[in-house]
Amino acid sequence: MSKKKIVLYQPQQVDASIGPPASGDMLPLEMLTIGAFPDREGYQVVIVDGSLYTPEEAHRRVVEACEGALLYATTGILGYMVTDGFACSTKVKARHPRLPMVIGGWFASVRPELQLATGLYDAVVLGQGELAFRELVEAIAAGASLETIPGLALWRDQQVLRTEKRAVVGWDKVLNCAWHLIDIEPYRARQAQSDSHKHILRMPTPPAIGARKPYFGITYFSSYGCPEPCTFCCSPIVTDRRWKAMPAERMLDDLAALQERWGFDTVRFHDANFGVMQKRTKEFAEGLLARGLKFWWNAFIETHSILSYKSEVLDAMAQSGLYVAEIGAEAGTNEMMKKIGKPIKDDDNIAAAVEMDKRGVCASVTYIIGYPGEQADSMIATIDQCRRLHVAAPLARPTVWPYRPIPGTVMWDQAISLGYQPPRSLPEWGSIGEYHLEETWPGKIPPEVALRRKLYQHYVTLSYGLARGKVGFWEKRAESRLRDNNWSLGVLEARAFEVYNRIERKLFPRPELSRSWVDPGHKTGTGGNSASRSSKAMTNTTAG
Ligand code: B12
Repeated sequence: MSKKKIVLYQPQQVDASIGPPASGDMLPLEMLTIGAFPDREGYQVVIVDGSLYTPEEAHRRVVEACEGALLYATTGILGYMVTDGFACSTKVKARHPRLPMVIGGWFASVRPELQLATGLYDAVVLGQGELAFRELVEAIAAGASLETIPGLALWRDQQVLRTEKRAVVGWDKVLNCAWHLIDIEPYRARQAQSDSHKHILRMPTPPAIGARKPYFGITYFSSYGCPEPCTFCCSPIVTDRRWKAMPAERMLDDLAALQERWGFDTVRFHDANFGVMQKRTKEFAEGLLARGLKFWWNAFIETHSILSYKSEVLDAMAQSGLYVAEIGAEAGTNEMMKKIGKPIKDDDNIAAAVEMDKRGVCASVTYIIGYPGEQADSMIATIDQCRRLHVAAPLARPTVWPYRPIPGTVMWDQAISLGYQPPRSLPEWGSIGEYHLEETWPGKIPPEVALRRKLYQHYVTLSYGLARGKVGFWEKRAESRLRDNNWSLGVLEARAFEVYNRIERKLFPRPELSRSWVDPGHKTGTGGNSASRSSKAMTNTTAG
């Protein structure tokens, strides 16, 4: 007799009612990995990826699929996924009140009580999920108790009961993603749209393909966890600073098979920290070259990894198709970096970006300002390092975002003790918006710092040619301001440019331009406050 059905829902990444859809390269990796064991063991695994549909249609499909199912499971990270996951689960519960329901993923792992108190879920899976889910499926199929399964949070007597802690396991214990569970065509079709460069969370087109041309990419993940102790990140608490990675050969085999089947142009690694082990990165890059595998790839890699790698490994990475290195630069002073815990000092971030730049790789570098207790001079120093990085590495795209408190982090407790008022309900959590756009914790960035950040964005957007789609007088002047660290006429110039740009657009109409790097379009959820609106208004002066 065939085994029963398991319905997995990947909530929507972005609130599609506010603009373009999510980039079509983002596959439902969480569901593809936790679905692999049950799929192999004969269960019928149905994945619904919310990002492919309107919310109503996605939820309708899930509710329908749950007819006669054994189990429903979903996931979510802080942001709109939390809102949409909650909405879908609520509908499933209403229609199938006796169906076992579970949730896992980052947000549920750090706030299990919020999920369990809704009464929707029988269990929250904490942290790494493949083995826990496998055991959970077997227990539910057998009608057995969940209390003996390690790594769960259960709701007992109106409070959270945590089962025994589950150790993080290596890839020898985990299967490859069950790729056949999804139909790749809708992902391909969305990316083939001529305006796909405007889709939310889209990575830039590899330069060799041509600016803003549609390309077909997939996401992939090849490691779990991260060894860094960063105090703003919840990974140290969720993954115990363990880092387990898929061996390079296995990754190469899997990607080679996938490329033969799907024929993609890019692979976007959704590893928290791809480059922890130089040996693995070397084997991967050299393996791509030796096998003649051709695709462009991008990954999160740390400044100190880049600086400790041998130069021939960096060369091989670039030659094998690395085109964007995503670097968490975090802060521009040694003092702040010490509080964060990353082994980065002085101008290491700049040196790492230059290493990428000279190999033709774009360093996408993110800085944060407004950490709990951070003073204005430290924030200005960060913006200044960002500026200097831009000047030293012209291919790089460094940006500065306001700090956002994330639960399950060391800095979360500091933020709370400094008066941060967190959202209370699940829908509120999901709607607190985007750090790219909004200050989640308003009032922590002094006006003079906010102004400097806006001027930086203004000049840099111009200097990339993003505002008018060309490089002329305004663009060259902006670049020279950045090079000379000269802000004295900034506000005046921004206003003058706004007027000039308006007139120019009237006289010579041009299509709206994509601003994918310094982009207020990267909004994934609803929400907003006056701070965000003013920040948006400023960015729009350069938006064209
Ligand atoms: C890639 C990535 C992104 C990508 C894609 C995310 C996605 N999954 O769709 C993008 C760029 C879109 C992104 C955006 C954001 N991200 Co992000 N992101 C990551 C990153 C680097 C890797 C996550 C990932 O996809 N891994 C691959 C998947 C397969 O692994 P996984 O999610 O870990 O899944 C495993 C377990 O969690 C578990 N599991 C997961 N789901 C389920 C479900 C069930 C039922 C079960 C049993 C198990 C299970 O099993 C899986 C296998 O072991 C992590 C950093 C990190 N340390 O991992 C941050 C991270 C997840 N992001 C984070 C944040 C805060 C954000 C943003 C909110 C940032 C912001 N704007 O403020 C946005 C939110 C956007 C949104 N969709 O709402 C936080 C999450 C915090 C939280 N408490 O939820 C993390 C942990 C980083 C951090 N700073 O702490 N992110």
